[in-house]
Amino acid sequence: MNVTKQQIQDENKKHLDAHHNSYNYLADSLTKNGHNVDHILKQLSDFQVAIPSWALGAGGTRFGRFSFYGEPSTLEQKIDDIGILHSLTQTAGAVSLHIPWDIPSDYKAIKEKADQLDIKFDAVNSNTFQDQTNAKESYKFGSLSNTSKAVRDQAIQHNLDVIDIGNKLGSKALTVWLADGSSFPGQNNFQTAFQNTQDSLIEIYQGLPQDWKLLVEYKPYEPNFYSTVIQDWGASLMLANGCGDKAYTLVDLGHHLPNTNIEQIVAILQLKGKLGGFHFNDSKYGDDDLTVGSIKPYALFLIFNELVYGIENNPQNPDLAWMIDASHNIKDPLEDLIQSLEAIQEAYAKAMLVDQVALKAAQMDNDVVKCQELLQEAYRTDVRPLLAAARLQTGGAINPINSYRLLSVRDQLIKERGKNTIATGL
Ligand SMILES: [Mn+2]
Repeated sequence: MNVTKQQIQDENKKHLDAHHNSYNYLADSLTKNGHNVDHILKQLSDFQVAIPSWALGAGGTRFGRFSFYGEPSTLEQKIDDIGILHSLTQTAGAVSLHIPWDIPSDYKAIKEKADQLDIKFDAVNSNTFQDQTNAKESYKFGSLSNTSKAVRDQAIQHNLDVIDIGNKLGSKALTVWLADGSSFPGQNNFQTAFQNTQDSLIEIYQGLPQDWKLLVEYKPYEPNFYSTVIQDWGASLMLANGCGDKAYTLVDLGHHLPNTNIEQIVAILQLKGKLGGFHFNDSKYGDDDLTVGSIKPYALFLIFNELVYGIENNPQNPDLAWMIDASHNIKDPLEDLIQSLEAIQEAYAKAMLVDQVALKAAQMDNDVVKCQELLQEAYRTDVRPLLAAARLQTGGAINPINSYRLLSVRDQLIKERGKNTIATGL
């Protein structure tokens, strides 16, 4: 199924008056305070976040998985779901494929479908954290870091195959996340594991097309519980630097120990021109994969404050690959993703309201109170009418969740696909 512009417009009509009232009030006061509202709307419209192909079905935990019914069971259906998200939110104009879960069977057809829905192919993700059917070697004790050259070679070849698949679809980046590490002291030689990983990544890097990027993701623990080879941004940055100019660090919000100052990591990576990609989610305890902005919205705003500063001041960074990396255990995945997209846009809009000139002056004066006031002045602004206005300009919904529910999208999907479908990889 798809959601048509006409359906969205009909829904919007009911809310237009209320929207215009709140929008005009906000736009007026922002303009009086020196903000360029049209520029903010344009930035919001341009900001597109990739939806990973594994996020459209109900996820689960190691204890259980509860289906949401009507889940997409093919890549075509997954792209259809992203099309629905994009029609409503105008923010989900890209897909990030996970290989081997989502290898296209017909490249031409899948590209045409994505084109029709205005969806681009963003970074492709390799998978060496689980064994594939009929694979010769096992990743039980690591992939790119493995002590066995045969295992490392198989993992390298897999990454090269993923680049090949992405290249046929128009992707321009490979994201590598490794589960490699150890669960017990003494299991691994740290230096050997790190050096093997570097050497393997260099081989993958040499297989990158000219206009591609290699994004190196890090994570402190899990599935290994004693050590992870690429445990933090420092390890990722060293590996990226060891590969070359086209290799960058990728920050996943959930891949930090509790209370890590992620905004500072983002700032320093941008200063060094080494921030390449970003995975959004939220968490309370670990890599919880919760809806973006559901637990720590202020932290998300502070991160966006650095991102906005970096985008303006650090042209040495590439255009960032933005992706939602979340799992949906108890919510309808599409509703969860709509909430995440809204939270991302909200944090971005608020960050654009920070008066950078005044902030710099207050920092020069060491006026700590003023610095906090300036950040919180922006954070406390209700920017939702700006988001709605940006969506309206391109035919999106004033209130995407409401429209999704009123159009009975999930019921329609269940009618089309039935109750027993399971998304690949889940
Ligand atoms: Mn991630």
